[in-house]
Amino acid sequence: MTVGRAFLFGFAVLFLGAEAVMAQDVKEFVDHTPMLMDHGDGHMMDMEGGMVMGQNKDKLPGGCDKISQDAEMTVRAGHKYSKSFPGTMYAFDQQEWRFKPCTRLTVHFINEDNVRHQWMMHGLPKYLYDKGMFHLEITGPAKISGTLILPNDDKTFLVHCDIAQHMEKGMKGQLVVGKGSANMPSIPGLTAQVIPDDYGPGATAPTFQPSPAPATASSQSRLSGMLIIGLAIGIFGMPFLMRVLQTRFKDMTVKDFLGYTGNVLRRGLNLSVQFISWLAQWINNKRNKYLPQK
Ligand SMILES: [Cu+2]
Repeated sequence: MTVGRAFLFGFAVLFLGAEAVMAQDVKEFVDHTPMLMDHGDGHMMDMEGGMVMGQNKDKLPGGCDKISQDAEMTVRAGHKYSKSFPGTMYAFDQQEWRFKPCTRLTVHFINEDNVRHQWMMHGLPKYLYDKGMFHLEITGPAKISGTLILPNDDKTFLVHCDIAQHMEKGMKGQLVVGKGSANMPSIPGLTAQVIPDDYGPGATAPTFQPSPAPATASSQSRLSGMLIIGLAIGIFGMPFLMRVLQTRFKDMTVKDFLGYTGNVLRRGLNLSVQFISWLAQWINNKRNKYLPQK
């Protein structure tokens, strides 16, 4: 091998290595639908955690004589779709979908985020859909598809992502069959929020108390300082205490001794009851200060 060839070879190895490293940063988009395995009852999963629940391509819901139409739609889920809705973090690209009753609907769900998202529909007839649910779920960036047959009645169905806080943070919509029923609340850009955000000057302060700051290094060292002082008092004070007790109880009978300790205990108990009721009152006063003033 000449020097020139060796140089070229080394350069090629470096180049390929760098590209492999860069490729790891960008997760590849995967369509999971062909990898799904059927677990029965319309429940399908693949090894990567892609899920379809409530898949139904041929069982007609009650009242449907036949499939009225075949329809397909693509739903995109991602952080970027939340940008049009202040205060949200996640959203679908659309918040409402409308179809005729008895439509056989194939949903292509594309998750554009690097986290897990769902397209989960509720309120379907339970004799066809386990827990009344149809549900697509995948960690992005990826695509997963599933099919269901919509019921015959005019009804509005809740659609959301059920991963903790994703719905509250905006990933919510509704699918309207026929004329639909009542609108779902808190759908970004569509319906009013159940609990509206209020950042105005008249907004009441939250009624919870701020939690205490986590133990810092200084408060921890103060604690261990207290521990050392306590130990010192215990160790050096003990002989002194023993001497005091010895002189006090030297000439006492057993009966005297019991009476004396009983008195001391009773007094101690009284004091601690007083202290606890004082403490309770103090905490109560503190708490009242944080409650909104009427
Ligand atoms: Cu989600």
